[in-house]
Amino acid sequence: MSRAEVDRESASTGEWKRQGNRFTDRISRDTTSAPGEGPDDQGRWPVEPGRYRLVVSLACPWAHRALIVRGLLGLEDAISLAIVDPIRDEKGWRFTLDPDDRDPVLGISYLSEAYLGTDPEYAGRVTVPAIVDTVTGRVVTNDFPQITLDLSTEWVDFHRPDAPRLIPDQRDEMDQLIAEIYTDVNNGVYRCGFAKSQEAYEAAYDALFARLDVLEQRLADRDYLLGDTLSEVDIRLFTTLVRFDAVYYGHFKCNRSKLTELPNLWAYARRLYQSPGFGETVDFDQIKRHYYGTHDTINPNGIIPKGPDPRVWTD
Ligand SMILES: N[C@@H](CCC(=O)N[C@@H](CS)C(=O)NCC(=O)O)C(=O)O
Repeated sequence: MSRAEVDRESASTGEWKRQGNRFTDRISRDTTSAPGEGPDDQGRWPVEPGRYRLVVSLACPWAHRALIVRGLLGLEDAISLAIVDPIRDEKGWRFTLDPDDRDPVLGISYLSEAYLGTDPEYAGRVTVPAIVDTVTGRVVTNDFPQITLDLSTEWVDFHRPDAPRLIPDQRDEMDQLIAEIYTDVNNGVYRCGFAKSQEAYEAAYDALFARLDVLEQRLADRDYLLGDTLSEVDIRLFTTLVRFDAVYYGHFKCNRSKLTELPNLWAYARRLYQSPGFGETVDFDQIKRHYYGTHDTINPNGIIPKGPDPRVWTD
């Protein structure tokens, strides 16, 4: 994130406010479009295995959610995956991990080509995760909170037989938790890191640790946030927790406590890390190179810390 981008998304109080999601079409079982067609008049695209490509950065917590959910639900064959280089250049996310620096399915070198091909006037940040239609090359959605929910509800015919039910009956309770965790934790760490005034930073910091303290208590007598079974909100919390000590504690100045100093949250995050579908999606090298190497407003020399030792997650 450049200085200009931080400035553009900052309020006069110094508080950082995330840009909205530009592409909010949905892949839906309820579309009136036939297979192979584009969206209907409500922006709903047909569910078609093999048609869409999920573009992620392994560094990004919002994209990481989609990667975990896709794997847990067994959608690897239904929705293909593109992984961008964790280091963006001045044209943004690039496919430099692929042969000839080009995504082999979409045939593009930069994700911005898909964004601008869909909306030539687009002037915001080009973000992951995004789902791109391989038939037209258009971006269907970069609406990260909706993407994972739709993998659960709209792609159900293509789930693996033993797929977890990530959207539970306690939907209202989950949505409430999702909202609190988004504001104070998932986005809260960014509000600490990108704050441009002391007051804005301290407000974000206080809200972050107040919420983590509540979650620490909540996990005293349960394995998952909603009780005995894994749900979407656990995945949303996990992708922030797994980055906490490696990045947010130092880089974003979230340094009241390390995750490893919050016993229930640490045990919970570590248990998830060691569950199938979680740890193998975590790439600490790409995570650290992305944050420390590309936020030159807060780490101008781009030095990447050597620690912490990732073996604490497994040994
Ligand atoms: N779509 C959301 C969230 C996704 C997001 O922020 N992704 C980050 C990576 S973690 C990104 O793609 N950033 C690109 C940039 O800052 O230019 C947004 O616009 O803020």
